[in-house]
Amino acid sequence: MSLADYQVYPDVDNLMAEIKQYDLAEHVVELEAYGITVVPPEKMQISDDFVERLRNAIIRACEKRNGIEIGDYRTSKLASADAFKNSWDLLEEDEVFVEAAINPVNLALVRWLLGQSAVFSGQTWIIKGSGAEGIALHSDSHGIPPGAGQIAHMCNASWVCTDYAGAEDGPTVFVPGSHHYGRATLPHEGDMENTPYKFVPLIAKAGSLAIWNGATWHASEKRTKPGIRITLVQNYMRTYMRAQRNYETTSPQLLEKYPELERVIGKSLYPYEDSRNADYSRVAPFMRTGTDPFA
Ligand SMILES: O=C(O)CCC(=O)C(=O)O
Ligand SMILES: [Fe+2]
Repeated sequence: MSLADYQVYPDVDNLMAEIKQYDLAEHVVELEAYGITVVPPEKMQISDDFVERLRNAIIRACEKRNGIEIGDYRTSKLASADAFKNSWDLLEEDEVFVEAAINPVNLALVRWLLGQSAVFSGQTWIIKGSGAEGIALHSDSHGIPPGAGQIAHMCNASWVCTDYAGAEDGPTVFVPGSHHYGRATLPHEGDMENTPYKFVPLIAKAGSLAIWNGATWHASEKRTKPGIRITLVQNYMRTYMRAQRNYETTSPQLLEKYPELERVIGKSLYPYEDSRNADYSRVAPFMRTGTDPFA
């Protein structure tokens, strides 16, 4: 008899059943120890055509929203800058995005990290063209200050939509165990040329799910191979600590008269009505709160 069979801790017992059913025990251990795991397509409970449908839906959405032509992903000469626009909020573009968001293996691991009350926060694509530079080491747990690292507050569950076979694909890379630091990277830690932290590449077949504790430091490498890398990024979060009301709609006269009121109402990044029109000047201060409890 296993502990789950006693059914005295339903929030965990249900997860244990799914971990067993989908053979995820090793992935849960990797999430705890390293802060990142990669589940191969054959464990993802997906049909054979799933990743092709997902990849095509991303390409179609990007072409439609940005008025561009991408063509065959294996040979496309698309520049990343042309594809990085209007990439959020995909759920209603194609039902394959819903399938991706509620995939049972995905949700078992999301709920392992964030509890049964985890909520879907957003989906975006990454389309990375040949020659595109990498990005610096960072955490995705924006707004979570040091001191709160015992649990995951958000996670990134990314569907790999083209094979990542090596550095030439321009993959994501991770600092194993960095979720235990419980803080965001400082500016001098992020540069991949001289960071003292050791990192590992995400090597995975198309159709894999790479899922990480949002606090796990990661970056990406320059892509040197022809064609484009395609990824569907999915963010999930715990539900707590949102302001009860959006006071940003307070009358401008009042805010002008009382600057302290304007400051304390704050300019939170989340939630935004339409992330395609998000105020990106809010990103840097929000990320900085991850580096110091007084920031
Ligand atoms: O793989 C990449 O290009 C970067 C991914 C990343 O930082 C993210 O999805 O949060
Ligand atoms: Fe990230």
